[in-house]
Amino acid sequence: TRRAAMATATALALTVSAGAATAQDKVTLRMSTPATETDQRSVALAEVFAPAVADFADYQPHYNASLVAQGSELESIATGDLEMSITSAQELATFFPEFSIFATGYVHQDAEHQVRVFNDPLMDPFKQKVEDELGVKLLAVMYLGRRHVNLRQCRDEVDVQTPDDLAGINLRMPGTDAWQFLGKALGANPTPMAFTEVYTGLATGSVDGQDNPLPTVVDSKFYEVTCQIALTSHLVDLNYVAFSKEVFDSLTPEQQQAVTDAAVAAAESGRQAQLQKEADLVSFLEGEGLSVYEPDVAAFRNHVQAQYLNTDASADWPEGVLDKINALGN
Ligand code: KDO
Repeated sequence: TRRAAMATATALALTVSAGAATAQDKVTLRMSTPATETDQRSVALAEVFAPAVADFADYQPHYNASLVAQGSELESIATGDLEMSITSAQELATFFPEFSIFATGYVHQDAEHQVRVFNDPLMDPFKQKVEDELGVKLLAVMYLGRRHVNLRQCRDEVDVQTPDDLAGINLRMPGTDAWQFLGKALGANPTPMAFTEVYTGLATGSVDGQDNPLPTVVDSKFYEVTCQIALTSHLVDLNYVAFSKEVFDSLTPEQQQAVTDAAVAAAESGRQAQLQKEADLVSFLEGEGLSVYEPDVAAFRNHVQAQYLNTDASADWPEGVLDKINALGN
């Protein structure tokens, strides 16, 4: 399996490069993400994280998946080819299926709920497993935003009220099982495609739509090639700041604390920026000619939740964790 192969790769990487960093050298932190440089998570890492660790670390960001392909970042960290990424629960679920609980539609309620869940002891076994088996530390939770359905078709052609209205719609979803399952649970026909291909996919009509939060729709200019956004809020989406355990362990305790604090501070800064954009962007998008409207969100929530609970999508969730997550909600 992918996980077994990675365990071997991690062991090798640890043997080969242990002790590479010395106290005098600045440690190089290559970060790879499919996100753009102007994405609020990228901005927060560059403007808050990087300066806070600059005494001992050289932060080197690579955007638009230019260093590592979307979905391969964790593997690259495990093998020592990358030090940082902004990873997702969906990507972690390819190694550890139980992470799909954090990638499930309508589980997280808002940005603060994500933070409470991340800081709760319920996360400890999840974090520990990623550290032990992949050599990756999850330092902080970043807020990407509420994902909505964004289509090329105008509303006179497709009016999205319930999951039935998405039947036959080729909805681009990121390329892992957890994402594809969510697309199906929404009632659509999910199509995997890398984030960096989405603009062209929409422009050429190879897909009918995509799902991302409003700030991403604007930042990546998807509004130029789409006509409507149905505010399904089907996933309050998050990313984790992923950091090489090998590099972390090579730092002094003070530096380790600085790295952790810097990641938490960057996440908080990015979260506030993203929330502000979500609040501001509906009127911008309407000004660009898109219909932005609320469908029957209860119909979507009921349908999506039923797909998870009545299939083996929830089979790997540890006993009691969903209840604990719900108890941390509003
Ligand atoms: C996407 O591919 O749609 C997605 O939004 C998935 C997220 O997990 C995250 O990786 C994000 O892309 C990228 O960071 C680009 O914003």
